[in-house]
Amino acid sequence: MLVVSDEVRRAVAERRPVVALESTIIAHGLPRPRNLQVAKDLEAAVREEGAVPATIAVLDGRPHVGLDETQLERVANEDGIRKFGHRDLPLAVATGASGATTVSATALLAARAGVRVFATGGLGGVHRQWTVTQDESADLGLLARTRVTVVCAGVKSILDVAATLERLETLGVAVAGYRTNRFPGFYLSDSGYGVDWRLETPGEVAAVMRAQDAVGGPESALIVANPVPTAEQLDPVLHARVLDEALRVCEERGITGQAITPFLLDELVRRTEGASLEANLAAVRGNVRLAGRIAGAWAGR
Ligand code: PSU
Ligand code: MN
Repeated sequence: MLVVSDEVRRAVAERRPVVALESTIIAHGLPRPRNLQVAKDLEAAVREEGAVPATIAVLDGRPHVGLDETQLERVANEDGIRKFGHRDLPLAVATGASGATTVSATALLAARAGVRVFATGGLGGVHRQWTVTQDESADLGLLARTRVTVVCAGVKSILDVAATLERLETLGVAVAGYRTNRFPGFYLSDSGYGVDWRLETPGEVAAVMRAQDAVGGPESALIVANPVPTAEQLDPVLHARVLDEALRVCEERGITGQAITPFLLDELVRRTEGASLEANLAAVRGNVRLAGRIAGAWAGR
């Protein structure tokens, strides 16, 4: 059922470094036509770190791990390409649908293909207004049950970050800052909250991954929270102002469910005149590179 590209299949079989990349950020998180170029740049960055990129998406009902150029173009440019969380996968497979995969669907498919390391921008989490909407990304629940290492710039700052950190604790998902004691804030280097664990090198991350397998217990993920460099972050004052505005618009227009995250990311791009996009991309680039190095350390174990 799973279509694993020849290159990824060979790398996994030979225990060479592989990094899984999600596709929702390409199809729904970034504006066209920049999104396709970014998708290609991210794959190139993984290669520069000595690892094989495995971008994941569902095309015509078939989950793909590792896309060729034509397939990547479909994800970036096809009108009506959907957004699939892990619960959507069986429905998409049975009905022949096409969609980009979120963190939850990507992590599940990566694990199925034997790919342990995964890079994204920011995780989904608990939305503000949770007490009213009960909107919590399926990313969290899936990461509590899937043995992958996710390199991210924390969770998206459009969320209730404190509540998301509490949920991760409840769900038993390990979180470590990469060379920081502060939990990153996606567009910002610091979300305002701390983390209990700090790791300094890819080798240390790989050691934690080994220890996860040795300790046993639920097959949960490891979150490596890697901040965007301060020089490349969004101005925190601008961030606070536009986020407030965007959240208000979202509420006024009654936008709910799967549409909230893409809507808010897009609103922020417009309201910061592209500055949030640059910070988002800087964060993703850093995560992809670090994931490549972690995959290398993991392969060399
Ligand atoms: N990171 C980004 N941009 C994105 C996302 C992550 O830099 O667009 C996507 C991821 O695919 C994540 C999803 O899983 O947003 C969360 O959506 P939701 O809140 O509907 O679960
Ligand atoms: Mn949601």
